[in-house]
Amino acid sequence: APLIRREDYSAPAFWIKSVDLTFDLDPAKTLVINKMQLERNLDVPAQALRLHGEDLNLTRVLVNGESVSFRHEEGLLVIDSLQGVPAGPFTLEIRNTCAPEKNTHLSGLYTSGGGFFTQCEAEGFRRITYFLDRPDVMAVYTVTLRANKQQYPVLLSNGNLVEQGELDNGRHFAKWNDPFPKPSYLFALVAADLVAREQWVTTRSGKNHLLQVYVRRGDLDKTEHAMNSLIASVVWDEARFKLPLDLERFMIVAVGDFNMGAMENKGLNIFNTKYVLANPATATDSDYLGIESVVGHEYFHNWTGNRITCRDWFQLSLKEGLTVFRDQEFSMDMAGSASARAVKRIDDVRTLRLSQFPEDAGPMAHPVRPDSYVEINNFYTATVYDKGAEVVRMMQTLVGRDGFAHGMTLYFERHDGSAVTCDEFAQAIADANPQSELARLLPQFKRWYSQAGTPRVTARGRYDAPSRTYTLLLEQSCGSTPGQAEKQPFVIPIAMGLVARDGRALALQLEDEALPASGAYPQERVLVLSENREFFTFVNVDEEPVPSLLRGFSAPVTLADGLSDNDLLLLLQHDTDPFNRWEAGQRLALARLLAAVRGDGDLQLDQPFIGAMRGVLTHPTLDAAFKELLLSPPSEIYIAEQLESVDPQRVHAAREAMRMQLAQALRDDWAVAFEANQATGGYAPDPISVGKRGLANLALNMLCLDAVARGDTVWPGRAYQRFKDASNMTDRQGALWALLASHSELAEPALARFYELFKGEPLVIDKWFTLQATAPESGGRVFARVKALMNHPDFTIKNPNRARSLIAAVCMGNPAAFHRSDAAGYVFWADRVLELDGINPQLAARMARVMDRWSRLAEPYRSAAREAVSRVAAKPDLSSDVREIVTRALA
Ligand code: DPP
Ligand code: ZN
Repeated sequence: APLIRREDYSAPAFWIKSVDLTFDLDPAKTLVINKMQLERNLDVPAQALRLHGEDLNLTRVLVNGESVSFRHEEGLLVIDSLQGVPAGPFTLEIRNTCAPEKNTHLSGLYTSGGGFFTQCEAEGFRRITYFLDRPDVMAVYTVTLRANKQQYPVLLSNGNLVEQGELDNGRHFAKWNDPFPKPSYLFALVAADLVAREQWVTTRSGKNHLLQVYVRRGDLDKTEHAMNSLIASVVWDEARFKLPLDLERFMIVAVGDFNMGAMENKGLNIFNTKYVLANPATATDSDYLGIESVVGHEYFHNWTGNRITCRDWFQLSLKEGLTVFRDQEFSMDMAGSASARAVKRIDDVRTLRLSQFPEDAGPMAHPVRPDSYVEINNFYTATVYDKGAEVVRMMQTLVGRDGFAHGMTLYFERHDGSAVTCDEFAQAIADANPQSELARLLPQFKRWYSQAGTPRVTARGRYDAPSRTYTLLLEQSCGSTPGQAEKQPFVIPIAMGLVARDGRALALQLEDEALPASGAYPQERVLVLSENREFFTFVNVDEEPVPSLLRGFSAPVTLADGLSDNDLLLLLQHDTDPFNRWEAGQRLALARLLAAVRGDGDLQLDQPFIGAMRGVLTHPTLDAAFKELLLSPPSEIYIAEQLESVDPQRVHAAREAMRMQLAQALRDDWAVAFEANQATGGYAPDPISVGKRGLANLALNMLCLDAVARGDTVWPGRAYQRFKDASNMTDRQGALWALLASHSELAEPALARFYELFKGEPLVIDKWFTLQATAPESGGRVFARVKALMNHPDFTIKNPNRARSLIAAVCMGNPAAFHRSDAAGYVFWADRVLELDGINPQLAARMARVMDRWSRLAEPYRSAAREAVSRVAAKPDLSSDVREIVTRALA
C-alpha cells in the first residue's frame, strides 16, 4: 500500500451533492442501489471520475440513465468518459452487493448478534458502495432500508424518519432523510431486533427533541446512566458553548462487536456496548465515568466533527483533539468541586503519560497533524486524541476561558457546514483574541501541530537575598523523532507559583511590572516560554521560595526542575495546586523506584517518605479520591519510560516492594481508612462515593497484601466475605482484586463464583478474563493461565472486546507476565497478531503496537522481542495495517 502525504492534498474532481441509497438487507448478500447527484468541480482540471470501492460486487453503472463503460484500478472504479461531462449536475446510479456476514473486519456493513450495523470512519463506506469516500465530499443522504420485519423490526439511519411501511413476503421498509450535508464516514444504518429507552428534552429555543438509547432485549435496565449522560451532554454544550441539538431525534445504538469505543454518525451514534450498558451490579465506577465521557464525546462531535468536519484525514485532530478537550471539560464540570476536577485532570494526565508519551518517544511518533500515513486507521492515536486535546487546552490557557469560548463562536461563524484544517481552527481562536499571546505567537504555536516529540523543559531558580529577587531560567529542548531530526522551539505555557518555606503562596511580581488593576500581584500566573532559553525575574521576594511549575500540567512536556526531596515534601503538603501536590508525591515515589531499579534492585523506603504517605492517608480534609491517587505508586509503564534500558522484571519487583512496604508500614492506617470509607446508602457514581470506594478498595488490597505475607487469614477472609456480599460491581471487583493481587488462596474460589454469577453478561465476563490476565505474575502462573484461557469456551478472538480482555490485557497490562526471559510472551504475541491479521486487521494493528518500545528493552528481552516482530513482518500477505506498524518498529 502506498504512503499518503498531506502535502499531496488536492480537492476532489467531482462533488456529490446528494445520494439516495436503497438497501435490501440480507446477511449473505445485501443489494445496494446507490443513486447520486454529482457535478464536476470546476476549480480543478477535468479528470475521470474515480470512486473508491472495496470488497464489493458491481452489477450496474448508469450515467443519466444510460449505461457507460468503466474499468477497475486498484481499489477504484474509473469512469473515463466523465472527464468531459458538461458543467452542472448529472446522475450516477450504481448497483452492487456486499456480504455483511462475512465482514469480520467490522468496517463497512456487518452483522453482529443477528443484526446489521455499520462503521464507516475512516474508510468503511467504500465497503458498502462505490463513492468519493473522503471527508471533504459532503452530500445529503436519503436512505431506504428493506428487510424481514420479524428478524429486523428496527430499521434506523441518519436524520429523520420520513416514511415506513409493509412490503410483501414478511418484509418492511423505513425511509430516512438527513437534511445536513455530511461526509460518508458519518453514514450509519442499523437493522436489528432492539428496544429503546426514550426521553423527550426541550432545548433553550423551546424545541422538543427525542433521545433514544437502543439495546438488545434484556439490556434495557442498563441504559439509565447512558441516557442521563446524554441529557447532561445536551444541557452542557448549550450552556458552555451555546451549541444546541440540531436534530429532531438523537439515537444511540449499542453493539457488542465494535472496533472502537463509539462512533459519532450524524443523529445515529453507534456505541460499543462497553460504553452504554451499566447497572450497579455489572459496572464499576470507572465504567460509569467512561460512559459519561464517551457519550459526551460522541454527542459533542455533532458540532466539532459533524457540522464542521475535516478536510482530509491528516486533520483528524481538528475534530478529535478538540472533542477530547470538550469531553474532558464536560467531565470536570460534571465532577463539580475543585478537588474532583483535579482528580479528573490527574486521571487525564496519567493516561497521556501512559500512552502518548511512549508513543512520542517511539517508532510511531508523529505530529498531532501527521504528514503521512499508509493506513489511516493506524493514526487514531493517543497523539492525535490526547496530545491534540492538550494543544487545544494550551490555547484556552493562553486566551482564557471566555476568550476561548469567543474563539469557538468565531470558528462556527466562519466554517459551519464545511470541511476545514487545523490551521483554520487555530486562526479562529487567535483572531477572536487579537491581544493574546496566542495571536502574537500563532505561527510558532502551531509547531505543536507539526513537530512530534515531547519537549523537555529544564528549570533552574536562583534567589538573590540582597536584591530580593528570584530568577528562573527556563530552557526547552526536544529530541529527534522519525523524519524530524531538529526541532524549533515550542510555545510552552507554564502555569506557576512560588511557595515559601512555611507553605505560604508568594505574590508574583515580575521585574518592571506595574501593579495590576486588582491592586495585588497574583499568586499564580502563566509564563510563556517561546525561546530556547529565557529568564524570568521576580522582584520583592522576601525569602528563597520553592517553585511550583507546570501547575495543572499546563503543557504536555516533561519537567526537570531539580527540586530536592525537601522541596517536594513541602509542595506535597502545601502547594495550592492539587495537580502539583499529587505530582510531588509521585516524584518522591518515582525517585525511590528508579534508584532501586538502577541500583542493586533493593528498595528500602525511608521514614520521611513513609511519614509523608501516612500524612496523606490520615489527612483530615483531603478527599478520598485524591488520597487514592497520591498513594498509588507510578505505573510500571511510566517507570519504564524513565529508563534508558528496561528490565521489566526489575521494574515490577521494585514497584511490588514499594507496595508491600507501604502495606506494612501503614497497616493500622489502612485499616482505619478502610472502615472510614464505607459508602452508605444506595449506589451512586458521584465523586465522593467513587472516591470512598476507590480508597476503601486500595486499603483492602494493601491489608490483604500485608496479611498474606504474614500468614494472617483475617483480612483475606473479610475480603472474600465482602466479595460475596457486595451490592455493586466496584466493591465486588475490588475485593476480588485484593485477593488476586495478594496471591490469597481465596482468589480461586472467588473467581469461580464470579464466573457463575455473571456467565450471561458478556461485559462482566470480559472483566473476569482481564482480572486473571492482569493479576501480578508469580512464577509464570499468570501467563500459563492466560494461555489456558484462550481455550475457554467463552473466549473468542473475533469479538474485539473479548480479544482485548485477554490478549491486550496480558501483553499491555501485565509487563511482568508478558516479558519473560524464555520469550514465550513474545511468541504468544506474534501468534495472536498473525491470527488476528486475517480476521480484523484494524484490531491486529492495535495489538501490534504492544512492541513499539522493544528496542529499549534490556537483554535477553530485546533480542527475543525483535525476533518476534521480525517474524510478524515476514508474513507475505500481511495487511497494510499491521505492515505499517511492524515496519516502523523495525526501522
Ligand atoms: N468514533 C471515534 C471517536 O469518536 C472516531 N471518531 O473518537
Ligand atoms: Zn472522537
